[in-house]
Amino acid sequence: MFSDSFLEKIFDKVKRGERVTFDEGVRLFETEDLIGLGYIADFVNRKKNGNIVYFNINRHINPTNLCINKCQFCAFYRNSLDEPGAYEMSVEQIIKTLKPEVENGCKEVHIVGGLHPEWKFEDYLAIIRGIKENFPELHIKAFTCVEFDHFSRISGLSIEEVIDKLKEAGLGSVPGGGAEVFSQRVRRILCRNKISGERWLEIAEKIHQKGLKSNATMLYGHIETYEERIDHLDRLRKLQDKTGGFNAFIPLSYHPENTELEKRLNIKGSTGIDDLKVIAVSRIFLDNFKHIKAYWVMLGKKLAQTALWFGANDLDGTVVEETVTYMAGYKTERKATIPEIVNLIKTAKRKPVERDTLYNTIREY
Ligand code: V47
Repeated sequence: MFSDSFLEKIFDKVKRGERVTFDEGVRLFETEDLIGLGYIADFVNRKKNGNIVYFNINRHINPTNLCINKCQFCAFYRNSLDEPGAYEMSVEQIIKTLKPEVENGCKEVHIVGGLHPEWKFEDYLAIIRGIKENFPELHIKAFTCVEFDHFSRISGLSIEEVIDKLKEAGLGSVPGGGAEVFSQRVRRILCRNKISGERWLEIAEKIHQKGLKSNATMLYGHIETYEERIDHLDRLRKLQDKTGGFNAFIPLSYHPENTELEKRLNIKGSTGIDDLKVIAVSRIFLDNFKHIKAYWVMLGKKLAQTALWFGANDLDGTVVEETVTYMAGYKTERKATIPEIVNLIKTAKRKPVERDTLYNTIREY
């Protein structure tokens, strides 16, 4: 049935509910039998999620792109307000932006941004408070582990205190960004000023201990090896065994345009085959994650739809005006309408379900 006989062994294993090992994970990336790999991932996904594919109605807000981290893969950040494209949003501007979205059914705001050189923790808290006061029903999914660490440094508070204050202000859950690839080798080249992989995981654990759910991501398609990808997934799998606090895993396909990494190392980004492999291997390896998102903003809508046959069960959301990928050259697709997402799911022969951030069903199509 499989052109790569190794896949027979893996298929038997997953049918018995056994865990794929580190070495087997690496070997899965090496297979040339893409269809066989997708078949196994699809089997694993259908066992967990049946025929359902989720999406949500959300809006991204990136309050500022001023950032002290200067990550080499990022086209979004600016050093100071004098630079072209640099910006910061006031709380009033954020509220004004969200108002028509909420009136049109938006259920979630996804907030991530730069580590602003001057903003205080209070400024970030004011954003959450302002949104909660104006839109009490809106779920606020905000700030990555990287931002939590920054808030702790600039305020002198512990991570636990930072989490408590954000929860009090109205934070509902935490997005999965900033994880990149946990390997120290990769981080030294990509993002030497950013917190370590260990610190990211330590903060995610504390977030879960405080009762908040979070997501996890992996930025791939640059300098990382297959071993480094599996190391990343393995560390996430171990933490999920411990806390059960991750909702979804989201592979993020690297977009090189306008980044230092492209200029320095001439990196071209991933290919369609690799994008599908990452979705499929993540689905097979992360046996304790219920949801794998095919993030259409980075994959493109057509490949994200195809990924629904390679283990993904979530297309993320209507998104609207995501800026991180847009600045890195992906200019064609900045928002998706509900009929468009429903059509992508239906023509993939799956059942579209609008969900809230925590995967409760809002509407079946
Ligand atoms: O942390 C930055 C990545 C992340 C580039 O939790 C890039 O539901 C590709 O985390 N090419 C932010 N990727 C986005 C993110 C996310 C997105 C969707 C859903 C969720 C969720 C989280 O984007 C950053 C970084 O890893 N990134 N620059 C780039 N040039």
